[in-house]
Amino acid sequence: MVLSAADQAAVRALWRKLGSNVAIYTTEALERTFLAFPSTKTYFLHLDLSPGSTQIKAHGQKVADALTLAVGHMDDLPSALSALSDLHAHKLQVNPVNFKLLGHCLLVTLARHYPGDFSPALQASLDKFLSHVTLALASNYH
Ligand code: HNI
Repeated sequence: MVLSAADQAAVRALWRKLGSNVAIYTTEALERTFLAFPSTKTYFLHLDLSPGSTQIKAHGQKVADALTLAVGHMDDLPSALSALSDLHAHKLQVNPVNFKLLGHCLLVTLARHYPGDFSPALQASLDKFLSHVTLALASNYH
């Protein structure tokens, strides 16, 4: 299943608006995930998880770059994210249920920072995009 042209256009437009701030929001989304779903912290015990941690910021930047790559490859997410899927499946052994939790917290973060843009239609497009990212990240778990 591919994202519709309208979904893709909505996500691209939002991403253009986020500009160089994507990492600020992915970092906030990570902090929200650790607070709202504490079991997710078990994967990051080797990092400093205190609020404002530079390690979380650095990790937020990596997640942001991966999502920006995904925005550029919305027609072909499984191959664009294949190496990352391998990493999460085999090396990091992250249970894929956790991808949904981070996606949820990213939606909440963006809704809070862009209330005027966050129509039900944009929510739906963004939610579909994040579901496709999650599916792609989970595709090499076999
Ligand atoms: Ni994830 C590392 C992208 C969700 C646990 N993760 C990365 C890296 C990227 C990345 C990029 C850095 C790879 C590298 O160094 O080569 N992760 C993403 C994306 C999502 C995601 C795009 C979902 C949208 N990761 C999650 C979730 C968890 C998770 C939900 C666990 C709860 N990721 C990790 C861990 C690392 C990681 C653990 C290694 C961190 C480190 O620095 O040691």
